[in-house]
Amino acid sequence: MKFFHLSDLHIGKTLHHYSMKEDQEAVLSEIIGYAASVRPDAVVIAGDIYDRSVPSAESVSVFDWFLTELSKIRPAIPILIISGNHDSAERLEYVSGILKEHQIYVSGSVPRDETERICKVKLEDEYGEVDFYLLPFFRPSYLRNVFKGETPETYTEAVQRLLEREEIDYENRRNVLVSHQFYTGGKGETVTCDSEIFSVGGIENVDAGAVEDFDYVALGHLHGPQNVSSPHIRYCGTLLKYSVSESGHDKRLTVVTLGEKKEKPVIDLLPLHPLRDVKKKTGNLKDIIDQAAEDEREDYISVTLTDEVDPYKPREQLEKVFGHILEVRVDNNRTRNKLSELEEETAFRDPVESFADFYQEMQGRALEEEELQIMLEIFGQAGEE
Ligand SMILES: [Mn+2]
Repeated sequence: MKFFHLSDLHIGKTLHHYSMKEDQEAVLSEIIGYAASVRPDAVVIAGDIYDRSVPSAESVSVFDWFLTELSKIRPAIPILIISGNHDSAERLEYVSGILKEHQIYVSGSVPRDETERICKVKLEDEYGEVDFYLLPFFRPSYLRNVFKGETPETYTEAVQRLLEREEIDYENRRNVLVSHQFYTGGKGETVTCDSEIFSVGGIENVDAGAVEDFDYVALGHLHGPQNVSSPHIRYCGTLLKYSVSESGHDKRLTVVTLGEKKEKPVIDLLPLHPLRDVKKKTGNLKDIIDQAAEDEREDYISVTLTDEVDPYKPREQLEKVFGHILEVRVDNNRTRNKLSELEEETAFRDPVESFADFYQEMQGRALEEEELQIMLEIFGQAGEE
């Protein structure tokens, strides 16, 4: 049994106000190409199909096109989808009953009451059946009516108890879990990056021990590809770099091959060719411009300038060479001194004074008397309110 493990497509994503529609279409068409040549037995998408719970019409069309193209491949490849924390369960599940007839299995919600079970899809290969359990993103509070009166308190307990109800035969059958949560465990640390969104303050992690008996666990949520405690519990990561913090990531397509029961799954990583890369560049403005290669002019670029004398309108100059500047930062003695000053001054200061400093910093001159009066008036009004 060979299947593609994808997650976190985040269709509709923008990167520092640039729409990534073209980039997403390009990488998804590369996936369609791989599906046509590799002929996997299934395509698994482990949550965060869309970037928002209310996706734009354009985003819905992109995903519609992707599913339609995949479905054209003969013999048909089953597609297994769960919702992630970015998706709306109800919207994703729309017409899922009809889609099922076409071997597209969408699971938007975890069991809502005592009678419901985790969506299970049975697929077959030369060694027999494989059970795929589709566990969409959830919070323990969603399970209120499943475990009458005793809602699990932690995410780990919630996953354990949800799985117990399924009475899974780990000994004899081959089982795959598809899940979109924050799994941790083992010696290796779980690596997060800037394009993931976590709710603040909660302990959301699930101990990977809760799912180790599966033959493979196809995870979504974290955007960096990585195994959690063991190679058979894996985050495939995003297909594209979705933040500057991912510029060093090597994004690939995860292809999983399950052999006979008790054999370890084999993971292959197929290369991807994004339309535009995400890159960090650090140096003097002149060097960065002079050394710009022809093939990186369309890439998404984050620039850190180290010139000691602030160059004139650096962004405008960079934009003549690069089509997609994400940000221009300055790292020189001036900004470093400023930072260490800021670290020393922890006490609150008069807001007008702070603003005057900020203005001086940004404009290279002090506030004029008239400007100062305007700001005093604004801060005065804000203070009253
Ligand atoms: Mn995500």
